[in-house]
Amino acid sequence: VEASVPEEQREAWKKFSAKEFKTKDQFEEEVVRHIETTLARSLFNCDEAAAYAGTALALRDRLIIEWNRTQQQQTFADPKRVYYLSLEFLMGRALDNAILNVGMKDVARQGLEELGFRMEDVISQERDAALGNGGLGRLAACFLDSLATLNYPAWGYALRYRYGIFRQEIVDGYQVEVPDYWLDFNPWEFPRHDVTVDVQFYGGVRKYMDDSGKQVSVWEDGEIVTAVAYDAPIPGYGTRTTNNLRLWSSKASHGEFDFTKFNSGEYEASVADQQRAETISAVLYPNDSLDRGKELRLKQQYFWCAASLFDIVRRFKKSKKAWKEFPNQVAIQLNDTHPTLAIPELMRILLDQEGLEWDEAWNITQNTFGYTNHTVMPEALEKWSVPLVQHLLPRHLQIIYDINLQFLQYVERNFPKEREMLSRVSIIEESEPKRVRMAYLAVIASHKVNGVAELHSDLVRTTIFKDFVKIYGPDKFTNVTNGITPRRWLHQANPRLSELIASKLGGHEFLRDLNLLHKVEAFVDDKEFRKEFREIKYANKVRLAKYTKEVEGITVNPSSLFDIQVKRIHEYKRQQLNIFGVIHRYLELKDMSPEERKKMQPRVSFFGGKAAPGYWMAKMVIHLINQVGKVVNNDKDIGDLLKVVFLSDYNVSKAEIITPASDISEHISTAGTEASGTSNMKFVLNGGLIIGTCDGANIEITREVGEDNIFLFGNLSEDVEDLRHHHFYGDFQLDPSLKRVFDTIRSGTFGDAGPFSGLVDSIVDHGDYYLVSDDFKSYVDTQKLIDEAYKDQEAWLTKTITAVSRMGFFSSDRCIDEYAEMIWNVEPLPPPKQNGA
Ligand code: CR1
Repeated sequence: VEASVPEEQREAWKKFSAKEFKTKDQFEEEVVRHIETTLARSLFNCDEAAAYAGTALALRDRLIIEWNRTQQQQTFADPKRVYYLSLEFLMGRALDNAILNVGMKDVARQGLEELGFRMEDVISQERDAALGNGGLGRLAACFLDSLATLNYPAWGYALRYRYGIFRQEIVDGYQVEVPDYWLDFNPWEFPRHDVTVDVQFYGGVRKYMDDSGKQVSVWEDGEIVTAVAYDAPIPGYGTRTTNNLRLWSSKASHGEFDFTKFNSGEYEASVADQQRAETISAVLYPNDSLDRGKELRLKQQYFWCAASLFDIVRRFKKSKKAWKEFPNQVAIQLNDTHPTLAIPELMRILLDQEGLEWDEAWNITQNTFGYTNHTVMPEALEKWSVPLVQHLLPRHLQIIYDINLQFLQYVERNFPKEREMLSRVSIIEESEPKRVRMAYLAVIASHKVNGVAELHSDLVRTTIFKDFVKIYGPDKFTNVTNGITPRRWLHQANPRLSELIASKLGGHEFLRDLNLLHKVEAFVDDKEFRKEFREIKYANKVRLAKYTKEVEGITVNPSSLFDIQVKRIHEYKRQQLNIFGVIHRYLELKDMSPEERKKMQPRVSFFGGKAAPGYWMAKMVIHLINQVGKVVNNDKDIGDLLKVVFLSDYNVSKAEIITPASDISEHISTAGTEASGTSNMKFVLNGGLIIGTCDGANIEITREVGEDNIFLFGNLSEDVEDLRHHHFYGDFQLDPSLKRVFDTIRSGTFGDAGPFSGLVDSIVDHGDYYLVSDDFKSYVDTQKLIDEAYKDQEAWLTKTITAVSRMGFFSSDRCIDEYAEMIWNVEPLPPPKQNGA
């Protein structure tokens, strides 16, 4: 192609092609140009919102130059690429991250200042890109940052939801959901109206013999919806590599715009069709770890998988390589079972469109996919009703049945004596209606299956996929413990701490190699360092206190112990245990004389997190927290000794303020239920300690930071089943302190007790599935230990510094290198050295 362009044109093009701005003046020039022309504003009506828009557009230009370069380099080198398929990417804000990653922090700060703006104010104008629910979506976002930073040729694929996760408002102590329409101004995306894919739904399958006597399947007469690509550049830190996140948006295909209706005056009906198509990518489902089996959700999944697979195959075919090379060019990672339809879709392309034989197609498929499991909880494991799949995706259902047949025959041959195993491992659950077990399909069609923390990966092997370990051997199953990007979760969220560390380590290299943090431990006795470290923590607490006052209207004393639990509200995460513990603390304080109270450690209990709109129990937990807050915060006997704060609308940008401010954070799930957790890592990295159960990554955090630097409590995962069994057979003893808490709730101390009866009854009458009562004593005793430990501020400081210095393992860079080596078999493609740079 290049050779066909005449020399003069190429010269002219080169001369005028977009240049990267580097200096403060060039930066300002670009910002002002965008404000004046792209936004049609002037110096006299440029507010912070416009300043943000101008800055973001200038940065976007800069990123896209690198994006183009990276893509060209990848096209030319044609290395094996990674495709990370995730229905959720919880990106948060992009501007701060972009400025950091292109290395323009100082330039931008000074430039904006000259134009009359504070960088922090400009940054905070941005709305979060909140295309995710919780940990699963944020993990995907951290992974994109690491993939680009480590120069891996990698793409993310997802949906361009018009509405991200809802905004949470608290009205009369109850959660109210408000739609998050975030796209009226999104400077980070590039619509690619030329990159479209027609995706089919419904219809039927026609089979016939071709001339060579081979059976051919044609999926036809369906309804077509068009996928349009929107690209968001993902810059790496300290590298020019800029990867791509491609989001698909749905719109009616031309075929669907019904001109007969249009002509006969049924204009509204034809627009309705249009809207129906657009509905597919309209909204993110707000359930975290819960499968609701909605038809529109299945449509979303297929729409996204089909568009992404088409795109991936199109790119592969450009290289003109043989099909057997596909797994050497393409690694597709399934982030949970949400993209499992990509499996029968790839099979369909290979069989029906490319004419491959079953065995070859299957081989390619198995070697291409890897599957990450994020939970062992049954209510989260997706199962789609067979009639629904039949109706929406008739050809895919046939392929799934064929995969299942081959698989079951294999099992039968190899385990002839274990006939009962067949129904256990079948992809099809023989329920009424029958259902497709997506996790089994993902396991069978992937070459590697991984859990996200050691305990979780063990549970994956010994519980939900036990039979499959027997069938395939243990090597198919592996672990990649989660991690977090230190760029956002240390440098961006806690710039002072990052600078302090940089000053001691002689630069910011630790942001690219977090293991270097171990060198911080040498400063644990350094007076100056300790003083500065302590001041930073205090300043971060002051910042959160200020935020709490401004936004929630509650005054808290930053000298108190800040105890924080922020995450999705879920019974297994046990915010109820925390708030019951708070009530217990309140009752004990009330019992005391004023003299006794003076000896107590003041504490603020912060909570934050969204409840799925249909999750009644979770909503009542939020209500209880708010009601307890109303009583406790206004009790004159208590004063600063205890405050209870619900931080509304918890999201990524708020997490950046909240995380650095903790003394203690709570990760207190029933053992065996939290696959990993990632906020646990963020809090410790920012100089807070953990109260936690022996669950998920808490266990590995303990291994790294040492048992003295974490507060563990509660029953172990191996005992959970027995305890539940005992509860079930009537052997349930309500913890006496917890009983007093319940009596207090029932008495109306925190307002009408009616809404809380479900919470109490689930423990007292319904078997206490999450072992709140069993763990209660251990929990409150450990909180006492924390109060005691916190009194010795010097010892506490030593613990926090030590813990920070030992957190290197939890960088998402380490995760990505592990995936690359163990699962994807891909190599980095570093950018070429720049001339004169
Ligand atoms: C887990 O609950 C884990 C994240 C990311 C969540 C959490 O412990 O840190 O995944 N699982 O791996 C989930 O969302 C659908 O399952």
